[in-house]
Amino acid sequence: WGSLGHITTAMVATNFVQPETASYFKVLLRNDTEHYLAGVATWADSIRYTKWGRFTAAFHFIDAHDSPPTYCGVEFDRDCKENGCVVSALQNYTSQLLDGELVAWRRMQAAKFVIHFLGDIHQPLHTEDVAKGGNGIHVLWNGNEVNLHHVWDSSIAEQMLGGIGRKPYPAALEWSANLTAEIQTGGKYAAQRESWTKGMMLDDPIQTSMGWATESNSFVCSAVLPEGPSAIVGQELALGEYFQRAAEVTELQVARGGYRLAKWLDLIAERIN
Ligand code: DCM
Ligand code: DCM
Ligand code: DCM
Ligand code: ZN
Ligand code: ZN
Repeated sequence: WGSLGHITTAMVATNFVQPETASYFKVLLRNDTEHYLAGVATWADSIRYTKWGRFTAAFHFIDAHDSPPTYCGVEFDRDCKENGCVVSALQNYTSQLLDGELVAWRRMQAAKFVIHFLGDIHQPLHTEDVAKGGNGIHVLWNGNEVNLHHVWDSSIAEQMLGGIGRKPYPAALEWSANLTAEIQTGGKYAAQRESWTKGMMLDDPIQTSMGWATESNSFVCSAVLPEGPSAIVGQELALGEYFQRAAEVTELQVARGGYRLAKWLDLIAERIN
């Protein structure tokens, strides 16, 4: 996701973590404000193009070698590259977070990666190989030429929140409050929220995050490329049915990512305390 998606994911998580989890991560992240998670949610993007951070570039996605729209599916052995992917990164940095022998700054850094990558795995095009996760597919967004990956990272969410030019923080506050209400009792996601965290296993981050990746990747066939990669080239996506469906998927995936991040951080804090 772009900044808006990551910050919103973190803010939703903040609203669902246990009090003990909040205390633990406020200390670890050295931030005693309510934005202790949101404040670090985009850090992994800020370092990926730096010299020292280059090794983390592949950690933001997993390239499913499937064939949308007829076949979607992710396989760890086939799709996670030698230099890593979002699934192996979640496993690695989760285990670093749980490692009491590591110095605090390493665990702090691991926390920042987990917070970011757990968000990214919920972006359907971060679980797809085709045209480098859609970066090579040119489409139109309100008449402007953009790539499909950017549309799903940022344009859809920004248009849902009232258009570009809005600062990410206030927009994320508004969106996260909205999603939080929809997840809570009485909201439209209340009935399904338990299923979102079913089968989450802190002792098996690979299997757990492969479940998230598989679910995310299924939207590549249903909503991202419903008629395949070539049919979408040059199409206007900001209007009509495509946008409606994309907005629904984006909303659901950010809600799930935030709720799951809360639960994942709870499991980590419970294990440590
Ligand atoms: N950083 C890091 N590991 C290092 C050096 C720096 O995690 N060995 C972090 C610190 C900052 C970010 O990278 O969050 C950018 O570093 P700097 O501000 O030192 O350029
Ligand atoms: N950091 C690092 N190497 C250091 C000191 C800090 O990698 N020698 C990391 C830990 C945090 C980030 O940099 O991820 C920001 O740390 P600080 O708040 O200490 O600048
Ligand atoms: N990306 C992806 N899958 C790929 C390559 C890149 O999901 N196979 C993502 C990472 C960034 C965006 O696309 O969010 C742009 O990546 P880059 O700047 O590395 O081209
Ligand atoms: Zn992206
Ligand atoms: Zn990312």
